[in-house]
Amino acid sequence: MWLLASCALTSELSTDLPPAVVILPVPPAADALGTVGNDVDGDGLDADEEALLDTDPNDADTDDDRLEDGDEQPLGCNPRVADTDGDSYLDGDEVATGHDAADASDLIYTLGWPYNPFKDEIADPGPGSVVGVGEVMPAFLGIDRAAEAVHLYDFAGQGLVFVTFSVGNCVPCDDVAGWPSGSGAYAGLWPDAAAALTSGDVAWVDVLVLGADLLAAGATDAAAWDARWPRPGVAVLADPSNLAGPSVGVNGIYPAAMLLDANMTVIALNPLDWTVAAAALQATFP
Ligand SMILES: [Ca+2]
Ligand SMILES: [Ca+2]
Ligand SMILES: [Ca+2]
Ligand SMILES: [Ca+2]
Repeated sequence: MWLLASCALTSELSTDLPPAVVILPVPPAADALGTVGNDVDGDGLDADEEALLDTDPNDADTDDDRLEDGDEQPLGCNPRVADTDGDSYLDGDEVATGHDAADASDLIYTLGWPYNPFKDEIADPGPGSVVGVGEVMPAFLGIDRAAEAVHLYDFAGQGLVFVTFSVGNCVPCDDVAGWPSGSGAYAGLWPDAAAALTSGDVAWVDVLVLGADLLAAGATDAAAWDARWPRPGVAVLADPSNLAGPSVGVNGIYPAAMLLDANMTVIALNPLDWTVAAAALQATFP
């Protein structure tokens, strides 16, 4: 930066000369830590600041939490800790979704469902698409028992996802819900698949198509279903607009299920027999 300065010389030199115009260099303003310049990675911190914070001067995001080093401290975050508040959500993901990355009581999802920052990269075929094996399950927003809208694709990107479709007053649906914990008609079947679901090795999303009153399901129905079948880690999502059920081609016939890979592509599904998906899951855990 340069400052244009106008200095009127005094009459001691000459009263006949015009005022001299002098260009003065202005140094960059010192930042909060009193140092200047040398921000190689462009994260807003210079080399001295990076040394003080023990961050990598050649890596704008030292802790790989999708929040640049220079943005961490102003938001109360530690640039060397990816999940500063320890609430399971990375600092950058919290900031990107408008949440407080320094407050463990402020979560992307109140109930702690996973978050997938890359979900927009999944080629969503759009609502209402009926899918088959090898095709991508359409995205949908389900309502959990906290009445929050939960994006199906937030369960993508990690591992297998087992999606079941149930109705609140259906005995075979009860059997599916109780299967991994050893109750109902399917107890003891597909033991490795059941263990994978109960251990959390496979994400389980239980879509509630209708409530026990056979009316459109909502948060209250999700809460009732969850209370009836308490399965830690299982996301019970009401589907009040019946967007997800038709995708598996079983509109009106439940329970149903599909097994998805980490990219939301269908590995197995069951238009008429949910056990197809359960057996496929078992086959992945020999
Ligand atoms: Ca830097
Ligand atoms: Ca970071
Ligand atoms: Ca966090
Ligand atoms: Ca937080």
